[in-house]
Amino acid sequence: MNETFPKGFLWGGAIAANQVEGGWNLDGKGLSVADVATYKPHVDNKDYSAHASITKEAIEQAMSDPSDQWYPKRRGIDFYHRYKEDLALFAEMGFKALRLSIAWTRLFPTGEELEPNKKGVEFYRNVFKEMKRLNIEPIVTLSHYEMPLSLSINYNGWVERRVIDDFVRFASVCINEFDEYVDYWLTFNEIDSIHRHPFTTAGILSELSEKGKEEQDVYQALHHQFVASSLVTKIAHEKNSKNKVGCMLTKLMTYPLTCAPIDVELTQKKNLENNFYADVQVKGEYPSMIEKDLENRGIFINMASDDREILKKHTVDFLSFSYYMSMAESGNPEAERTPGNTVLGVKNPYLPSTDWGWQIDPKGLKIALIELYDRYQVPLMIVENGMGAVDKIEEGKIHDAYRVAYFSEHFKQMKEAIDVGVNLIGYTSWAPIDLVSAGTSQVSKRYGFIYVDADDEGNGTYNRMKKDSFDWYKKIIQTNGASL
Ligand code: BGP
Repeated sequence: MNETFPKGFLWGGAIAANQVEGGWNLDGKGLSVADVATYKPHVDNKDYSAHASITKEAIEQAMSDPSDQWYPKRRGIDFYHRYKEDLALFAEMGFKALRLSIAWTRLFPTGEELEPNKKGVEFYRNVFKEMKRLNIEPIVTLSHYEMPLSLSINYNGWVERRVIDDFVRFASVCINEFDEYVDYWLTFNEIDSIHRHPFTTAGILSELSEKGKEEQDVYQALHHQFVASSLVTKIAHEKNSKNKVGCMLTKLMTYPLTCAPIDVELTQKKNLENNFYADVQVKGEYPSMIEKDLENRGIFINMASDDREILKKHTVDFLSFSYYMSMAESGNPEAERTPGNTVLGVKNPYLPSTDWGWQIDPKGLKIALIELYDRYQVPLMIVENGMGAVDKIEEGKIHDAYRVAYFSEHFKQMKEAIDVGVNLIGYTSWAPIDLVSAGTSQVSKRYGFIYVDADDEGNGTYNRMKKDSFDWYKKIIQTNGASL
């Protein structure tokens, strides 16, 4: 057995434009759905409804408020101005790769322009240039929770088919403009999460849906994203044969709480649903049981005559996913519940939890890797994994041994999966630097190896500081995992 990870393994970190950049109204950027997301400290271990929707009234209020006081994603962590400093820190850790996203609204402020905003293109070109100089491979997400707000208001987001064209136009500009820098592309971040937070992911405003047809709209929007993803894959492949395109799935590992057949049956259902998204994007077709299920539920997806052919022809080259925790399933309605990544699941009594109640399960990552590789037989990439924690500064230092323990246990399980034959090509931690949480808009839910001096209300110097885990991760990368 090899001591190290495979040669050329892409070690790094992952961030998203709307959670780091700030500069929400600079240089011609338009408003995105993320810019109207409010700080929600109450989205704690119980209330997940706040993820799900937003009202038109709240949007109007946000649009008339030019400040960033209640909208932390407008501030991010000021990556827009500090990207050189941050990239230098990532390079110091030895990053081989950085997963980052391009804000659609920097290039197309309303989504409907025919030509891109030059300043937006320039910003990302500068970022990619700097990454090239530092030998950090970009892994670029084209859609990470920040579509133009205007498309949401005018078309109910992805529900309307025309948004496919708007997105493809945006993606084509990215693929053409940044061809010399970018080889790895991801289309939609956690494409499955459209069911859990339809506004953030697809600009869907339930108020704009016909009463009782909200679910139908979500599936229709999802279908449009699938088609858009395939069209973008086609364009990337045609542009340059070195381009590799991946799908991105939230891997929600679910175990039966007990071996009672009802628990196993419910678990199976959850897992079949969770695989659906990769089935379409890797295998190129809707699974027949999902189609049957939609039919049984009276959901009808409107497809253009060549949609199925497009999906079949332009499948992805690799599968990427996020993995934070696992949960259990039970037929007992009284079973204790626990939060996870925008979901509530049944609590597994064998697992510890993070400060935000997400259950820590390194072994689940190995199981997920084996299951996904066995099922899809394409290279895998873990593009998000990490723990949100409360960090304390003690005499100018942050001793985040809990974070080191979290990563180290997960890396060991990744190694075990590789040793039994899983083709895992990369790992980007979420997140290498503290940023604004997607779910709660808190900065105090800290993920980084690098601390950012900012609080949830935007106070602070925004200076960066290395935590203990910084040097630990640096060594892991330096030794390609042998120091584990
Ligand atoms: C994933 C998202 C990320 C990220 C992460 C952690 O679902 O893709 O954007 O934020 O979850 O979640 P949170 O920020 O809510 O802690």
